[in-house]
Amino acid sequence: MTKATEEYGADSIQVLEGLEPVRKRPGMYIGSTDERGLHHLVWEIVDNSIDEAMAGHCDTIIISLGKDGSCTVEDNGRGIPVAKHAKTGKSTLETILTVLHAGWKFGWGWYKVSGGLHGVGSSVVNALSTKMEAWVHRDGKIHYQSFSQGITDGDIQVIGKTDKTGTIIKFHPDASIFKISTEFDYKTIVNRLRQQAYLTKGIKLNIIDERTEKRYKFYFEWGVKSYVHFLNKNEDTLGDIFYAEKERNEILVELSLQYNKWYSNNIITFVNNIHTPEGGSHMTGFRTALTRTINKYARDKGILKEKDQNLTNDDVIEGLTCVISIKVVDPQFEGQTKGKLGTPEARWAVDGVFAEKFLEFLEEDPRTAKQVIEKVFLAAKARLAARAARDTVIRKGALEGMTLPGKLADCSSKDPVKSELYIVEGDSAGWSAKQGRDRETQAILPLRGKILNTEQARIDKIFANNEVKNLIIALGTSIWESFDLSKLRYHRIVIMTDADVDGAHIRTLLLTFFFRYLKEVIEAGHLYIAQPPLYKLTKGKKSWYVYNEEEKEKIISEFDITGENIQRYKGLGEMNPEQLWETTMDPEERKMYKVWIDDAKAADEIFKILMGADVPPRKRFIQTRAKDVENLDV
Ligand code: 1YM
Repeated sequence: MTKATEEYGADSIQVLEGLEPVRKRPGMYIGSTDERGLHHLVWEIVDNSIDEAMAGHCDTIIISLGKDGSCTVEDNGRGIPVAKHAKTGKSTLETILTVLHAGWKFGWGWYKVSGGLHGVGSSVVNALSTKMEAWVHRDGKIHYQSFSQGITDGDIQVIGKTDKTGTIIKFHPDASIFKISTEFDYKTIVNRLRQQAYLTKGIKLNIIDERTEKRYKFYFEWGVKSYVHFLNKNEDTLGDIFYAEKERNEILVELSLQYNKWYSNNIITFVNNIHTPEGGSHMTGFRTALTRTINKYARDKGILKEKDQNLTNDDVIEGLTCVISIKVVDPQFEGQTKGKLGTPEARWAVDGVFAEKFLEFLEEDPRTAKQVIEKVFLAAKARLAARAARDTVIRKGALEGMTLPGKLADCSSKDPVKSELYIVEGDSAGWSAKQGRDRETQAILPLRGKILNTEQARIDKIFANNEVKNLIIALGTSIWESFDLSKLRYHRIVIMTDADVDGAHIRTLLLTFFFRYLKEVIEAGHLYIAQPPLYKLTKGKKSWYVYNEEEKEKIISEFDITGENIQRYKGLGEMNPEQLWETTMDPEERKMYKVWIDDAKAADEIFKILMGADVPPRKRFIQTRAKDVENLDV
């Protein structure tokens, strides 16, 4: 990595705008003024220290959360320059802290992409703080300056001598801006800094929470290799961790990977320490190089015969944990949330570096290579078997030309936007739901018993199962190639199961099924989970439905309710139609969770653990989670 620019004189800073716009429209600069925006202030300041570390001038950063609500960031870099700026007559420090966008347009560290989402620098933090103080150790002196709401309290002054160099910035977020909360969250900070520590090899990050006396230190000698090790720490891994770091065409590529026995993959990509959740050119370069390299290796070794088809990209990423981190000058971000790298050169840099080093790795570590090859061949075999079973299902026309299932009590509205489908556990709850519903907009599909365990059954069996078939026909979308989201008959699909272990099981089965076969429905935000009450409490003429234990205890103690006035709903079937409507189905009153991919993904993973063929992960899961189970009905 070469640094594009030479030493910075104070004169290279140009004066742009003042800070009033930041206080007027903070959301424009930090995204929001909720907790996320609040923590953005910390990232802004820490990012500057991390930039200094990436430039090779700093190895220790200390972040302290003060009892007075302040945050202090200290680094042992060169210290922000303090010399007077020829044009403004102000010090560089003051310019950096009081002028919007000062600095980053001037080649100030070519790796700098104005870290994070909005990347606006220290002046924004200053503008949004009631007070900010800066101490700069530089040229043997300690320089100090303080600010209130972004305005200087006085000129920069020398307050002592020092033999160190570095910058200390302390700020108090302004409660008139951050109305929800100005309290920093220790865990949020620890998690973000852990990631930064992995991405900045060799840096020491210390977090001190003076409010609670908690402390955390991060130091990862092996950078992203340590990250992969961390991500795979609970997995059955296959072979050693691959690691490479190399520059190509002025792009620094750092990459590490390791396979484990699972089916899902976890590939995390970064550009200049910024997470790129939507991937982009660096991801593309990696994927194509991985597929090509493994195919080449398998063919060279005669494992893949001439007549055999190539392994696909899906085959080679099954069970893969991988972290890709690149550093590039002036990256181009694309996509809705700017989370995708555009820069085309990144593709060839990652492809080139990875392909070369990974082939070497496979050649030099035959034990790991053997395990990797076995894994990807297994994935290919499963893919071919699934394809064959799927063709059988389609050929038999199992899902076509069917009329709506008899068990479905459809709604009268034909407008999907207004229509809801309640998937209900059991016939008795199904009856109550049918009686209690709003017939205009709410359809009810009762499920008898459990839907098939999609984890262990073969695909043709899954689709021969009546409950599954009914569900797909009711939804109207079909699946696989013929899937069509625009044919979805209900824009709200609500899973309504009992608040007990069996209910949770059925919910998990359904979530897993949606995740595996109808992912687009979840992604489009159509899947919900109903929240039936756990108890009904009565006192005289008054009654309360309560949805969790905490609420129950509160009301019991507040209204002095005795045992006989506490009704526990073990199942939906115990509620009469009116009660079910009032508590769980009435759009005005009900509580529901919207399901996101994270939930469904977690359900899928848990399902694999609990229902899959492997025993050890299940045992481990039960041992570690047993204490979390609250309501174990047996
Ligand atoms: C606690 C926050 O901001 N550290 C920091 C910032 C700078 C430097 C060193 C620095 C950079 C350069 C030269 C350079 C900044 N300098 C500037 C600017 N910690 C924190 N540490 N000398 C010192 O990039 O060439 C902006 S930030 F623009 F003045 F050079």
